[in-house]
Amino acid sequence: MRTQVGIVGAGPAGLLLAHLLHRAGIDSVILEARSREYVENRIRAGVLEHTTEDILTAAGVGARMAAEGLPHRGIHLRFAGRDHRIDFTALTGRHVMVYSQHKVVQDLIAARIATGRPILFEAEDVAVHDIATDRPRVSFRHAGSAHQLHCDVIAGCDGFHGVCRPSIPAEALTLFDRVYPFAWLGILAEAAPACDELIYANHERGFALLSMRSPEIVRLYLQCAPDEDLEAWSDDRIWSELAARSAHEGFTLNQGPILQRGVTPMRSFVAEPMRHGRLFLAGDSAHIVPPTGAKGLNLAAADVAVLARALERFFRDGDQAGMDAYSATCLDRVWKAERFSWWMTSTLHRFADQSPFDRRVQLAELSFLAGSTAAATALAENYVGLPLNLA
Ligand code: FAS
Ligand code: PHB
Repeated sequence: MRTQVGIVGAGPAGLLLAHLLHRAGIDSVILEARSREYVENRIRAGVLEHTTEDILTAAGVGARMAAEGLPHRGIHLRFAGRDHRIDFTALTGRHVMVYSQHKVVQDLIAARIATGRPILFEAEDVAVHDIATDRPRVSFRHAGSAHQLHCDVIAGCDGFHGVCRPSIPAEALTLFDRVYPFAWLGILAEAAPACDELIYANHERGFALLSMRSPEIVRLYLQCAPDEDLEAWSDDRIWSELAARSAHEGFTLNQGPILQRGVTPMRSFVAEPMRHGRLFLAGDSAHIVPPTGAKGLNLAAADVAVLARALERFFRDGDQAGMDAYSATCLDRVWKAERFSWWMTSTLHRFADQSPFDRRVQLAELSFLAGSTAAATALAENYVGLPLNLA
């Protein structure tokens, strides 16, 4: 098999990259380890930056997002008995779009299939080779046969646990890692959101986040131990804890059947550089953020917007300048999102080793946010999405 760009992974990064390349007349093959059914129904992120919404709309895959997505003009912060709204639109003129990641994946897979170009699900034993040469290749098994995919470029869009980043020689990579001393217990439930915007709560008992997927489905999280035993959490205990942590005068948390539950670990991670030879890492294969800032999916989209532009210059003009600048361009924005996600996580969660002084400083940070237009604007600018550098 031969193509211009071999893409490993059919998550948001791989699928959006393939779509952007196709629109530029560049051929690709997508290799995905899991089934179509699995990737199309994997519940993960829920908030798209305005920046990501613009990328999807401009790429012609935003129709269902526009029809079913929920534009949100702000969020609520709850702390010390207070509820303070950060008004994104008043502060930045922009908003975010609540639209589930699994729907973005479904939309992009449908667009891929409409092109007639290859997307191979349930690919096995995927491995990348000769990435330091200008003739890289991907070996894999599919439907019982062994294959070699010869390409000019490989995009490693295979997430944190993929094979692409580990294929880069260890001495060529610098890894940055922080693991947080807590996780999120998340549920998907059939209930109407009790507020029309997201609520982030810093409570004495711990963090809680009240998000949503539609007017009928809520996505709720509570801080828990990193090794939390999900079996120890009955439905009643989950609802009771969420209600306690999000309590506010005149507020009632709506309850309903829990459709899904799980524990998501929290870490910050960056691999530098995001390129080795003709292998380019994008999305979670290169970086991970704690979901508090709703950045994971959005960083993946930003990476591939930059990569698609760079590859277009290469295949059209033989100009490698964009490829050479790819890693530095992405990492500038990645680190700003890492900082924001770390700051949101540090400001909103309870830490077991927090001293009384630390606790007061944390509450002062939130109180300053509630009283300072400058501080609220800084949060809003980061949350709706920092500008993309597509030069
Ligand atoms: P992905 O992990 O989405 O996709 C990588 C793809 O590569 C997968 O389909 C995988 O099957 C495939 N793959 C892996 N190894 C392969 C191999 N060897 N060969 C072929 N294919 C291979 N972000 C938020 O902003 N908010 C959230 O609430 C949130 N919740 C999350 C919950 C969980 C449980 C997880 C794991 C992540 C969550 N994230 C959240 C982050 C998430 O949304 C990611 O940022 C986003 O999926 C990144 O997209 P990709 O880089 O495409 O990676
Ligand atoms: C979600 O809806 O899944 C969500 C929203 C905001 C976050 C994290 C997750 O910060």
